[in-house]
Amino acid sequence: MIKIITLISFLLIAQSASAANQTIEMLNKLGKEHMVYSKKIVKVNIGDTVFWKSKKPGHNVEFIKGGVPEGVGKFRSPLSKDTEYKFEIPGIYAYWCTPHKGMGMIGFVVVDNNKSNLEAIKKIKYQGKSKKIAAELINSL
Ligand SMILES: [Cu+2]
Repeated sequence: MIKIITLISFLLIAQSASAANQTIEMLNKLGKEHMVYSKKIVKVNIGDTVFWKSKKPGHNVEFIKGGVPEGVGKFRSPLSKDTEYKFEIPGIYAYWCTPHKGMGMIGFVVVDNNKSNLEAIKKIKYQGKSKKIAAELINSL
């Protein structure tokens, strides 16, 4: 009986860790990094929403061309505003902050743990410091 309860609680914890909306802060500084999203990779399930909070002015979220699954439209939020996106199509979404992409302000959302568009993600022309950071992120997907 105890074993079953333990198993069930493990399953519930695993479930809540993967199936939930996520909140990411858009920051000017985090530790030694400048111009950065508070979480560079988040994993969500289909139907989950990611919220990006504008903690400091001048940031946004822009899906990178060729960096989203097929069928996903363009997305570019206004600067200095909280924004959100509900993820309905599985795959990897690469995005960056329009003014700071050259400074490495980049992030990934993985929906449904689906990496079917990984090759396309690798082929993106990342700019400036985003290049190195994207390579690290791709390795950790
Ligand atoms: Cu920015």
